[in-house]
Amino acid sequence: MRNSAKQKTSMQNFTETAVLFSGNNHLLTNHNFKHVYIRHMEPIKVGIICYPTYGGSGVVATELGKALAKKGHQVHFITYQEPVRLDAFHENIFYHEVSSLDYPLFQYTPYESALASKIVDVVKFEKLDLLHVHYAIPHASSALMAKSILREQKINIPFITTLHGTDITLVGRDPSYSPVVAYSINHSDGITSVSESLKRDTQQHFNISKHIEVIPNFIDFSRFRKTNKEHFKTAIAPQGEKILIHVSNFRKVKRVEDVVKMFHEVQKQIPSKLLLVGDGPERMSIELLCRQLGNCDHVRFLGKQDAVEDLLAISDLFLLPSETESFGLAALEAMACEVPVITSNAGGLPEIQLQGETGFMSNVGDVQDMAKNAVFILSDEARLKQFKQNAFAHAKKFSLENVLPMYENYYGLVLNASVGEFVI
Ligand code: GMT
Repeated sequence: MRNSAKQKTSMQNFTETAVLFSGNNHLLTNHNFKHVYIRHMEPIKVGIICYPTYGGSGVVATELGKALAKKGHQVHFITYQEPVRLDAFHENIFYHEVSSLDYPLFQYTPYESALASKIVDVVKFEKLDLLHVHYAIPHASSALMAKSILREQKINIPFITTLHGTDITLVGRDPSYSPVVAYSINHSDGITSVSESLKRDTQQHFNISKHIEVIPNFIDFSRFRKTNKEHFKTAIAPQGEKILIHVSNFRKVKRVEDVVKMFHEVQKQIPSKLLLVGDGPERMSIELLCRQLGNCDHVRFLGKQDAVEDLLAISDLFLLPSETESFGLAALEAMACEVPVITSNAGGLPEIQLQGETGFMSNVGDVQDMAKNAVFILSDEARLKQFKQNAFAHAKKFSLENVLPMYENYYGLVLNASVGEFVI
């Protein structure tokens, strides 16, 4: 289908069938998705480039790929390791490993070049229609390089860059990366960002000339839903204590120390346990903090867990006090499992939270306010139940069924636009 008049025909086969959202939808007002259409799209071959590990961008990329494959598209993951969430065989999913040759001269193996070369190879051999890169660094510049190489061979391959967060707000802004990040974003055929907040940050920090489409993170409710794990709850909280939970990769930006301090305050008033899920550079200093505060008996470090939904199923409150958070997928996953959330008001968090309904937001670092709000929610059973229901109802708006058509629709627009650009 790629690069030919045939592609034109296939793209003309989009038909608008339904308006997805109505005017009073919170998602709509926050994200301005006024005119989202479900289109019937002929199957395409898409290459997905992402980080394969536990980060949010890799999770979104993998879940999106799986959902596209279920809808009949052919999905090719191109990365250095099999994505962790790629847990089952699917006839429409392919995995292409990027292996970069090491050499004594290299202090660092040039992954960016190896990735670009692999993309060239896969696009040509598999006849891909589109590339979708997740997290700008270095995926967008590798895709751009691959596109230029292929162009010389008279092959047109459009690529979409999805901005996820720290590729813009932290790492991407650093002068050691920013010129390349700005250039590769500006030369993408399509750009999406996971929140309005991240879109604004991108426009503020980089000189971006192109439109940025906001498409939020999503939830697969067949996986993230409350299930009965009472036996598990009894093991962790034998006296019926409340269970608070934090899930992250324990980097500084997550402010896990605030989680522990907040829990320390809550525990003074409400018998409770804290589950810390994930691992990362801050883990050791967090363990030390627990010892200093003398609450090690009530804090469980669980490390990386695949079945996070089982832990969410027994939790009463989710804590995410991040310094910056472009969207906060972990909080949304908690809400899907009927867990209210206490978060900072950083970045895109106000776009997924309803203050005083699904939980509470406080200024970054305001541990006392966060603890006060946590106690407010946990201290009254009827109130807690209401917050749980609200969290679930609000999370429903970000279902896979609602968000997948936004990506498909955007793929269609980018493919249509690129047909005129270069046809052999
Ligand atoms: O920075 C991270 O924590 C990981 C990062 C990623 O790209 O792997 O997560 C970001 O992307 C997620 C998926 O779009 C968002 O839900 C997270 O909010 C975002 N993290 C930050 O902005 C800190």
